[in-house]
Amino acid sequence: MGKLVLYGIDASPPVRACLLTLKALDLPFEYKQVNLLQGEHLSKEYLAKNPQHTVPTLEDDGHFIWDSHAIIAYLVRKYGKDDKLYPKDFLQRAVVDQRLHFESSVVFVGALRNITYPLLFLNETKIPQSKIDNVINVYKLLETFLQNHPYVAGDQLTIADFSLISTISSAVGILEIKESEYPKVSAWIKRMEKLPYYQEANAKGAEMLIGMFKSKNFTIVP
Ligand code: GSF
Repeated sequence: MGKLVLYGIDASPPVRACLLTLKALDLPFEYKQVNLLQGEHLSKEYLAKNPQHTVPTLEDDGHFIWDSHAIIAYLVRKYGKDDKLYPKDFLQRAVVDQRLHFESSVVFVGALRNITYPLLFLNETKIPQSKIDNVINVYKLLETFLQNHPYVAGDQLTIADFSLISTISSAVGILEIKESEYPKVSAWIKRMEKLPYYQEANAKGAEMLIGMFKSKNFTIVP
């Protein structure tokens, strides 16, 4: 087995999706911190690894892979003892893939980053309700996905759960998830929190990111 190196920081949701997957697969890896606030991701060295300058990036035996969704699918395909976390069955895999694309577009960019980027990097402290509506849309869709199953892509824990919990557990710092409104999503979050590696791989970083949101004292405006 090649040497695995994960480049990232705990506060980043897609990095946490990779940490959850690495832990679930019980894989040894080196974790190299990339300080985004100090612009380390724009250094010549990092750009040589990932010209898109995003975290996470995974290094496997001299090869560089980025985008958390590509990384987590690769890890299960290459190192999983079985296919449970990313089922080979075409239909099951299509559902997992759909959830991963949903996280990448509608959730991470459309709902979360659309709010958090101006908040954290442009010093905007007023969040328009229309952007909050995007978060509500995500919570509602997730409630639907979980209607008849304990996990987001069905009866089994998959990488789609890792991807989505990383953003959802961060979005709650912007808009709380009430159990009365979203009972299935609330139960799923509790289920995820019971994973033995959850605290270390996701909760710690999510708390950090939420702390950064809260320190901005944002308000929601019509
Ligand atoms: C998103 C990575 C990303 O935007 C993935 O890996 O899933 N779809 C990609 N990462 C941010 C940090 S964060 O918001 O978690 C990042 O690296 N931004 C720095 C930049 O220059 O884009």
